[in-house]
Amino acid sequence: MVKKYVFGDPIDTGAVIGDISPCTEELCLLTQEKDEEGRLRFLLSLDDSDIVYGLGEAPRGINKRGHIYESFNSDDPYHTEEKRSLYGSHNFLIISGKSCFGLFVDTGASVTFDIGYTDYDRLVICPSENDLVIYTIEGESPLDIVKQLRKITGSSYIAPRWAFGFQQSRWSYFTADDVRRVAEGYRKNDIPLDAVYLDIDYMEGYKDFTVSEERFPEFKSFVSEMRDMGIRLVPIIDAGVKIEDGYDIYEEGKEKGFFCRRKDGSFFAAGVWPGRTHFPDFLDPEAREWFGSKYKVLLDAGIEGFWNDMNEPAMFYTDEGISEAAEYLKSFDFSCNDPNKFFELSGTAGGLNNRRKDYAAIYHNIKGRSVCHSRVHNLYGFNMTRAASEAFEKLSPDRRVLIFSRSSYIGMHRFGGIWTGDNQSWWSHILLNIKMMPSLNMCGFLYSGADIGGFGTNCTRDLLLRWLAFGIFTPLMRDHSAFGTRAQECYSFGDTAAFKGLISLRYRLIPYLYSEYMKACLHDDMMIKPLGFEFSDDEMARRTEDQLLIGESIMVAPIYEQNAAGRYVYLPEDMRLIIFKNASVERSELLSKGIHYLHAALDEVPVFIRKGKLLPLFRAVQCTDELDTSEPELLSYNSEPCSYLLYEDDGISKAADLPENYRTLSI
Ligand code: MIG
Repeated sequence: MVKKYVFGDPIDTGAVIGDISPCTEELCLLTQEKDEEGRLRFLLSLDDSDIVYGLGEAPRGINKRGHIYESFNSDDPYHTEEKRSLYGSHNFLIISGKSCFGLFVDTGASVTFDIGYTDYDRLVICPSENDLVIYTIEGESPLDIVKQLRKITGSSYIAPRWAFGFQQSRWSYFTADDVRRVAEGYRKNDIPLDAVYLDIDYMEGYKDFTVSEERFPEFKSFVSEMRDMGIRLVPIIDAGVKIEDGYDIYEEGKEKGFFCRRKDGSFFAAGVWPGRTHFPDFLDPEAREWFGSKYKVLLDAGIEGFWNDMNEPAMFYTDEGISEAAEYLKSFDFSCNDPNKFFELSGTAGGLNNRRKDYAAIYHNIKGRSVCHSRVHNLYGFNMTRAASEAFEKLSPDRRVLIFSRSSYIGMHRFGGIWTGDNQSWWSHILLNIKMMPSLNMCGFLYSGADIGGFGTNCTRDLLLRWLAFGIFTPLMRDHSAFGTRAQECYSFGDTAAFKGLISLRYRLIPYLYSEYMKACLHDDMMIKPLGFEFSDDEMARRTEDQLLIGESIMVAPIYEQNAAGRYVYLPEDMRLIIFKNASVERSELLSKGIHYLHAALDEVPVFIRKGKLLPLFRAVQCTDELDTSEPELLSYNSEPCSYLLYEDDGISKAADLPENYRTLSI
C-alpha cells in the first residue's frame, strides 16, 4: 500500500505519474521533527535485524546501513568509500527485517540519508528544504515494495536487443579510421562486437549535433559502412551548448530563451569541453522539446543510439568563480608563512569545478516561475534524457532507440538507461559495480552497467578479464576508457583467446539475458537481485554482498580480487556449478547448500544453476544480427524435468506493439 505525504509546497519532480491523493493522517512510520534551524527531518529506529536496501547508484553496499549518503548528483570519477554522492540520485529505501516497508523521498533538492552512521540504530533523513513529498510503501516483501514503486513511477525504458551486444568505447576514437581499426581489431580476432562509441571528438569543436567533416567525412556512409559489419555507432551528447556566434543551436536557444539563467535574467554560462557554454533549461517542456528535436540530424544519418553526458550538470569553471579566484590571488599575502592560508589558496584556485555556489546561481523557468537550481539539481540529467526520449517518440515512432544517461533521478527510468559514470581501473570498482546493479534494479534502472575495465587509470589484462566475466551479466556491457590511459580494447593485451571466450559466452547467453530483462521491463520486476530478495529467511543469504541472482535461473559469484585463484561462495540452496571456458562447459559439479571454495582461472566464468531451473544457451555469433535461437543447449541442475519460458521478440519494435511471445523450453 502506497501513502503520499506532502510537506510544504513541493515542485513536481515528474517521478510519480498519475494522481495519488495525499494522505490526511499523520506520517506514522517515521518520526518527524524540526532541527534548531527549523529544517524538517525524519527519524526511524532500526532493529538489529533490519537491512536497509536502496539508493540506486550510491557508493558502498547492497545493505546501505552504517554510512551516510547525500543525494546530490555529482561528477566524481575518483569515488572511494568515503564519498557520499555519485552521478545519480535515487531516494528510495527499503527497510527489511523486523519491519518491511519502503520510502521514496521525492524532491529535486539534495537530501542526506544517515543510515546508522551517527548512530547505528537510527535512520535520519534530512532534506535540504522543507518542500517535499514522502511516499511510504508497505508490502509483503522487498520485491513487492519494488513493484509498487514501479507502479507509481512507471515502467522501465526498453532498450533495443542489439544493445545487449558487446560494445567498445574510448575517449576518444578521433577519426573514422580509428573506428575502423577497432571494428577490424574485433572482427579479425573473432571477438563479437555490436557497437563502437563516439566520444566528444567526433564533433566539430565539441558542438552538440555537429560532426567533424575533417575527421568523419561523409558520416552517413561511414555509419552504413559500419552497419554492414554488424556494428552500430553510438555518439555522445553533452549538456552544455557552446557559445559561438553563428552556431545554430546556440543562436536558436538564445533567441527562444531556452537556456538556464542567472538571477538577473542573463543566461548562465559555465566552462565545459567546448569552452563557455549555456545549459539548456531541460525543466522547461518547450526547451526540452526543442533540444530533443535536434537529435534528428544524427538519426537521419543512420544513428540508432546515444549517451547523454555531463548532465549533473558538470562545470569546469564559471565566470564568477574565475573572477573570485583572481581577486583572491591579487590580495593573497604570499609572505604570510601560514600553511592554512596556502591550503585555502590551492582550494580556491583549484576548486573551480562544480561549486555548490555556482549551482545556486542557476535559475530555471518552471511554469513561468523562476526557480533556483538548488531546488531541482537532481532533476537536470533526468530531463535531458527525457528530452531525447520524448523526441524519439516522434522521430522514431516504431523503432526503439538506445539512450542512456550519466546523471539521473527516479522517474528517468521510464525514458532511458544509465551507465554508472566515471570509475577507475580498480579492483574495488568491480565490487562496486556488483553492488550497484541490484540497487539500480530496485529503482527501475534495468538497462545499466559500468565502464568495464575502468574509465580512469591504467587497466591490466587480468582486471579486464575479471570485469568482463561479471559484465557478461549486466545489460549494458561496454568497455570504456579515458583519454591518456592505456589501450583497453580486448585485443590490446596480447593473446585474445580468453577475451574471445568470455565475450562469445555473453552472446550465447543474450537470448536468456534479454528474455529476463524483458520480463522485468514488462512486469515491473527486477532482473538482477540480491540473494536476500529470494532467500529472505536465510541470514547468510541476506548478508551476502557479492553474489547476485541474474534472472530466474542463475546465481553469479564474480571474482574481484587480483591474483586470486577463486573465492568463497555461499550457496543458499543446492545448485549446479558450471565453469565455462571458451564459451562452452568446461566442468560441472553439483554442490550442496553451504560454503564452498570456487576455483576459476582468468579465462573461466563460473555460473550456478538453481534447482529446478533451466539455463538456455545458443550458438555463439559475431553480432546480435546473427543471433539464432532455434537450437538451444539446455543446462539444468539435474535431469529431472523442468522448463524455461523464453521471451522473444524482434528486438526493435516498441513495447506497445509487442505481442508477448513466449516459447517453452523443457527437458
Ligand atoms: O570530463 O567525454 O563520463 O565517459 O568519456 C569528461 C569525455 C567528460 C565524462 C564521461 C566519460 C567521457 C568523458 N566525459
